[in-house]
Amino acid sequence: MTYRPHRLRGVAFAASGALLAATMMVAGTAAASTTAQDASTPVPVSTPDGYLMSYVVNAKVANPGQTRLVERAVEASGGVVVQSWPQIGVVVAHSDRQAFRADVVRNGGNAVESVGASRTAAVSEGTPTDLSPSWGKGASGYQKGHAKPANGDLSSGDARLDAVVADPREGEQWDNAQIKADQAHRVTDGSRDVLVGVLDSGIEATHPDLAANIDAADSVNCTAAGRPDMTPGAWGPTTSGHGTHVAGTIAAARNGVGIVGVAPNVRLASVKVVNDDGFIYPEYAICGFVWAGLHKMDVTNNSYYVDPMEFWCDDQPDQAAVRTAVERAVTWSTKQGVVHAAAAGNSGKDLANKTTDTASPNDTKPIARTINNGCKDIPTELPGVVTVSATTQATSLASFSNRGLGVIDVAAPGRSILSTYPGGTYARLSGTSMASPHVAGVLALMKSAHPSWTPAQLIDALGAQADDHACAPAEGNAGPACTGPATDNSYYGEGIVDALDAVS
Ligand SMILES: [Ca+2]
Ligand SMILES: [Ca+2]
Ligand SMILES: [Ca+2]
Repeated sequence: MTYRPHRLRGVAFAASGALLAATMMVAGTAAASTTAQDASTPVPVSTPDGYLMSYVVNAKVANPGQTRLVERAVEASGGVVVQSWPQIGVVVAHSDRQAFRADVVRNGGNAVESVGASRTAAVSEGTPTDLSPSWGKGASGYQKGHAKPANGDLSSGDARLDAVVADPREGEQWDNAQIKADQAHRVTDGSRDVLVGVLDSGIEATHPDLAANIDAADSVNCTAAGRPDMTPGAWGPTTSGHGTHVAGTIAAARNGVGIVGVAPNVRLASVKVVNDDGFIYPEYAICGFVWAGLHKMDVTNNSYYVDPMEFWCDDQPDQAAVRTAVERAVTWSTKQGVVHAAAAGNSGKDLANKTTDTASPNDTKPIARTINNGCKDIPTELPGVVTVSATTQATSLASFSNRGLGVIDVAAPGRSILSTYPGGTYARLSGTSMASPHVAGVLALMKSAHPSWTPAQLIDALGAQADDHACAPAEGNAGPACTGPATDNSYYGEGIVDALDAVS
C-alpha cells in the first residue's frame, strides 16, 4: 500500500501515527483565502474495463420492489449485486465495465436515483463467491432483534451500595473522573439490557476485562465487500488494536481486574468495519449501521471517517451518491432506536469553515483540493450523529482535535487514555477516537436509566446535561481559535459530557 491509512482516529496506536497526527494538525491550521462558496475540486474516479470496482446504487424510493428494479439494472449493466439493502433502497454492486455507471442509470429508468464509485482503487478483497440471497433479495429473512440475556442484572432503578469496589487501575483513569463516571457508578454501572455496537477494527473477545460483556450473537464482520459475515471469529481484531481499546473505554468490566469502562455492565457487539489494510469503505459502514438497526442496538460508537475521502462533497456526483447511501443507513438505524456517537477527527481543522483537503482519496493518490462547507466528514457530520471533540486531562481541547462552531456537539477525554488492548493487555492512546467512546458510554448509562428514551431525547439530554466549558486556548495553542459562548462553542460544543447527570 502506498499511502498509510489513518482514518482511524486514535493517533497514538503506533508511534508513527502520533507523528502523523501532529503534522496533520499543523497543516490544518494554515490560513486559506478561498471562500466557502467555491466549488470543490473534482476527484475523477477512473473505472477502466477489466478493473473490478465497487459502487453504491441508490433507489429513488426505498422499498423492496424498487430495490429489486435497481438490482435488475445492475445485472443488465454488467454488474454483480454484492449486497442489497431494501430497507434503505441501496444496492452495493461490483463491475469491471468502464460504462457501468452510465449504463445502470439508463437501465434503471425511474428506479435509480444515483450511483457512485465507493472507492478509487480496485476492489482488493474481490467479489464474494457465495452471493446467496438470504441477506440480499427482498425484505424478508432478516434477523429481528435478539434475546437479551439477564444474568445478574443491576436494573437501572436499583440503589447501589455507596462504596463501589475499585478495580486495580481505576485510579489511573482520570478520564472517567473528568466526566464523573466514577460518581455515576455509585448509582449504576449500566443495564445488561443495553447493547453498544462498536463499529471498528474488531474486539478481542477473550480479553479478561471484556469477555464478560461481549455479545457474540450480535457481532459481525462487514469487511468482505460490505456483506455481513457472522462467522465466529470473523469480527475479531487482526491488524489493529483500535477496536479493543475503544471497547474498553465503553464497557471494560468491573471484575477486580484492570480498568472499568464508562458503562461497565452494558453489553458490547463487535461490528467490524475496518479491513486489514485499515480502510473503512462506505459499503462496510453501511453494513454496520443497518446491522445495528436490525439487531436493535441502543448505541453505536464510530471512531473513524469513511474512506477514501476525508470529506465527501455534495457537488461531486460520486461523492454525493455515496454520502446519500451512508446517510440513509444512519437515518434508518436511528429510526430503529439506535443513537450514534462519532469522533470529530484528528486533523485540527475548523469543520465550520472548510477550505482545503490534502488527504483524499487515500486509497490511491491523494490530491490537494479545494473543498467547501458542502463537503462533509462522514459519519460524524451526518444529521443526528453526536460529534465529539477531544479534551486533555487539564480540560484543554487536544491539539489534534477537529473543532467547529455548530458542528461539535460535546467534548470528552481523548489524550493519553488507558484502555484494553489485544493480547489481554492495556495501552494508552490519544485521539478523538478515544473521546467518542466516552460519549457512547455516557449514552449507554443514560439509556440504562431511561430505557424508553428515543435517540433524539438522549441527544437532547446529553447536550443539556453536559458541563459548559468557556473558550480557552487549545493544548499548545494549536489550530483555529475557539469561538462562541460557554453554552455552545467551537471547541466543546455544549460542554464536557456528564455521566452523573445521565443516571440521575
Ligand atoms: Ca475491570
Ligand atoms: Ca452532530
Ligand atoms: Ca451537568
